[in-house]
Amino acid sequence: FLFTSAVIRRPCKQLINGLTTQDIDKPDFDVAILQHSDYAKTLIESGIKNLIELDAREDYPDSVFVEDTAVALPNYLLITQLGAISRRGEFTEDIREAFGKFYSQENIIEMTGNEYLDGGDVMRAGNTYFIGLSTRTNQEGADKLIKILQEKEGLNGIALNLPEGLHLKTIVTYLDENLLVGIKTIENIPEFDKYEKIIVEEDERHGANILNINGNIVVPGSCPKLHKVLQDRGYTIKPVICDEFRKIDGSLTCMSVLI
Ligand code: CIR
Repeated sequence: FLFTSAVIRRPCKQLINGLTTQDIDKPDFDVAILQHSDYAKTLIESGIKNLIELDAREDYPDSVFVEDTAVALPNYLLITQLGAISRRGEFTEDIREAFGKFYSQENIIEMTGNEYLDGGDVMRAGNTYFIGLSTRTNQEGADKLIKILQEKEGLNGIALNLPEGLHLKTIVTYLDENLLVGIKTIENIPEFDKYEKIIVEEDERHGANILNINGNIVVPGSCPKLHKVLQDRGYTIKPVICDEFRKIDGSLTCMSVLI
């Protein structure tokens, strides 16, 4: 599948107070801005022709992580209810308007009631979407997405229990064809038995979150061992340093919704 468009949001100053499970220092806002603009540039270099950059929202510290707010399916957009209470409401009017360029009103579906899901828990692998059941995504949320996939898109959805990590895509991402990149634990996830796996080294754990944009593999800048493995396999890699976002559990995929 070819991506032509992306929605991103500028980091806000409140970013430094984003949710985190890490016991390290807070992000440096000025450095984060530079890393975010490098990220945006890399999306364009990878073939994203239509990049919509929304203004920063100081009222939501984690609002740079737009991926969690909506799942962009081929024909339908699913607006999520975010698992973290402080993040509910991140899908504001401006982002709705941005998606309105790609989806007609009747093809935009919203989660309701007890359905909770973060887009970071949704990994597409060809015609199958894997959904991590995590501290953010519950069975009701996964079921809602699976129903849309099956009934409206003619695709499959499989929910699985997340063994560790914040989101499914914190620990594994889909590279290509039959190939996943992930941390060692994914070897024990039976749903992934049929996939070949590139396992990242413990000191390059964040390398488990990569982004294949039209054949360009966007990888975290600080993973030299993974870079070599991918290059040896013939992939074109585009390293982006995103260390400031990692301090609040952010990774590469979470900063955009690709369409
Ligand atoms: C959070 O805890 O929600 C944010 N600080 C990080 C969200 C990262 N999102 C993602 O990996 N999809």
